Amino acid sequence: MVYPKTIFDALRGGGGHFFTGVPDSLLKNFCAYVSDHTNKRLHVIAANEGNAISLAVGHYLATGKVGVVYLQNSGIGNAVNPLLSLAGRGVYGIPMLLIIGWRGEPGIKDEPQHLTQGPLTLPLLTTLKIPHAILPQTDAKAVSVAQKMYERAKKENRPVAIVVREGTFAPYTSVAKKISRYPLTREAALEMCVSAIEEKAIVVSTTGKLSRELFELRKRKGGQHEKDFLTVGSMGHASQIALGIALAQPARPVYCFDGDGAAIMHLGGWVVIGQAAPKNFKHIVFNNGVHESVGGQPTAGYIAHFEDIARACGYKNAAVVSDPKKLRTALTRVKKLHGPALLEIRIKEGSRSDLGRPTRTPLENKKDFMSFLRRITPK
Ligand SMILES: Cc1ncc(C[n+]2csc(CCOP(=O)(O)OP(=O)(O)O)c2C)c(N)n1
Repeated sequence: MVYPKTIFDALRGGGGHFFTGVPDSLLKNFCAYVSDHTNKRLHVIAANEGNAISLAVGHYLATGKVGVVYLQNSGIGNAVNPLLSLAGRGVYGIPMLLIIGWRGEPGIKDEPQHLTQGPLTLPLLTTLKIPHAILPQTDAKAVSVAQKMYERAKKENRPVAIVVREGTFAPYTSVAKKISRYPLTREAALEMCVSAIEEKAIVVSTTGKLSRELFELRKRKGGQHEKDFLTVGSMGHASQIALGIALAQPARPVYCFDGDGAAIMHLGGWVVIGQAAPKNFKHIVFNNGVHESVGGQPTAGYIAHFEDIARACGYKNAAVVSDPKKLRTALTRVKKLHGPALLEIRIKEGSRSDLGRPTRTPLENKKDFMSFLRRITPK
């Protein structure tokens, strides 16, 4: 195993003082170490991976120093445009080191959403002309590879990458204190929402633990999985999936159950929701202020005022609640109100350690969901 400190020190020794990225569960120990040992101006948790690339570009332009960008391999898609049309050697030639968590590595058991991206990760980097190496799993070798790649980025003025296998980083527990400001857990809030929404309503739920909790909740309630589209991959896109459904089935109440990190990742879509203005579109953001699903790294969720943002984007109604009693009233109101309507629920972070994963495959989920949409047509 590789100690996060070893890689952090090695990169710092080479001049890597600026860290940015979107967190990943395989990198969570490294991310926690970076957070604990870097000040706010030198570590930015970005809205999405493309933004992280651009932040590293900005840092380089201002300082001449090579930034370090961490991401899950599923974020490569978000990063491709600024990697190719901004940082690439044929354009501005900006050096940076990418540290990529390798979900879905061939031969390693993983969730369905990683099984296509996993085997494509190294070929994709090759196609993108990004020199890359797999981080060895012992300290000394890992340092040597990290330093070599970092130096290569500097020398050749281009992005280079190290790819990190599952279990590479040794555990690290953050020393940062977390204060839970709000009484509700996500699971408790979710249960209240599912109990409150209409029989004929469908839910498009966001990537990560929220969808896993929703699946278990429906199971406990007798297995009405067909009403939920679990967006297991494609972080940040749930609201536009829901918009597509809401426009196509105007008589159906359509709920998007979003996360703060996911909402922030593609916040631009909110303006389009406001512009399209489907009355049946209801957006519930479960705001725990963190990327809970991949290790609890902070988001800007508690800084953002999603209620105000929604109004400014053209939503017809918006509210924020954190108190369980007020949530009940707010949910009754949301049902009656014309959409697009947003309800932000401020919750505390955390989830059950025994939380399961959906036992229906994505293809089964799609089939069940589509058949429900066709079978039960709201008047
Ligand atoms: C493009 C992309 N980047 C990163 C990830 C890894 N990832 C999965 S869930 C998640 C956190 C989502 O945070 P939030 O929406 O706040 O929900 P929470 O986990 O707190 O419930 C991340 C970063 C991903 N799946 N896709």
